[in-house]
Amino acid sequence: MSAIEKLDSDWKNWININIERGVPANKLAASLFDRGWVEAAYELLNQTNSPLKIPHIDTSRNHIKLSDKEVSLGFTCYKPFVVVINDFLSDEECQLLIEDADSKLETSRVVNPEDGSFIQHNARTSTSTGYQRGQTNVIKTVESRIAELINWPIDHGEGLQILRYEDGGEYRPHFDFFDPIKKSSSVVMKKGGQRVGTFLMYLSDVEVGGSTCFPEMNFEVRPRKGTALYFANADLNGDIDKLTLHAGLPVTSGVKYLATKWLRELPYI
Ligand code: PD2
Ligand code: ZN
Repeated sequence: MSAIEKLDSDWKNWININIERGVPANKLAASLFDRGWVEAAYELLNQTNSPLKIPHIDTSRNHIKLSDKEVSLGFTCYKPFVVVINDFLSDEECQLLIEDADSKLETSRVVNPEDGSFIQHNARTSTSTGYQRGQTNVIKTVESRIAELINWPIDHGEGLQILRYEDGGEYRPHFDFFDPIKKSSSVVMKKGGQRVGTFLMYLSDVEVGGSTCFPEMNFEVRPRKGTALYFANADLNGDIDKLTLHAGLPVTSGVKYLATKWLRELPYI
């Protein structure tokens, strides 16, 4: 049964009446969300005729059966929408991703707010490499699994990035969305539009440090091999969500490998 079907008949009638009156789906979704009907809110928002859609993970069950794997949810926050997914990657998949990336790693760069070019900056002290979508067999498998879990088309995803942090390596607090008031945003949004979601996968266990921290929310997610972290950079109104400010805390012992997939609102081609 869908989340909307599970609502009592008064709520279902309320949705139908307001849709007939032409109230936008995101407005109705926001009201459902405020009353605690999170899944019904996202279901309404992501229905086929709604112009605004946000990648979403169904949080109504603790375990989710995907076509090739069963995963479990380890943590959920609804505002901003943040989910930790246990056992998303196998040890072998982590190893294959690391082995391929290791010989290609270069100093990481960030977007220059002035012109949208990529520059080196001490806010991001890692090495990294980027891939095309579907570049290797393991990447194809992982991309299909992400698409199924978050119900988002593969072609709306940027290519996978693999990052390696060691000895104090960190990614200082930042947003993954493109801030509409920055000059660079119009340049980088020409292809694919806004970055509406972020999907991170920890490929290694780290002895000390390396958590992904959300300072506005006072929580951090600790790196664990095979675990994934998803957060939506936009809220139910499609507005950028500043509660998603996040950082990769310094690694103080061990090595952290991470795979990042950013999800765009439109095809990224
Ligand atoms: O390494 C991380 O935990 C991290 C933290 C914040 C990665 C990113 N952002 C990112 O790749 O956007
Ligand atoms: Zn980030």
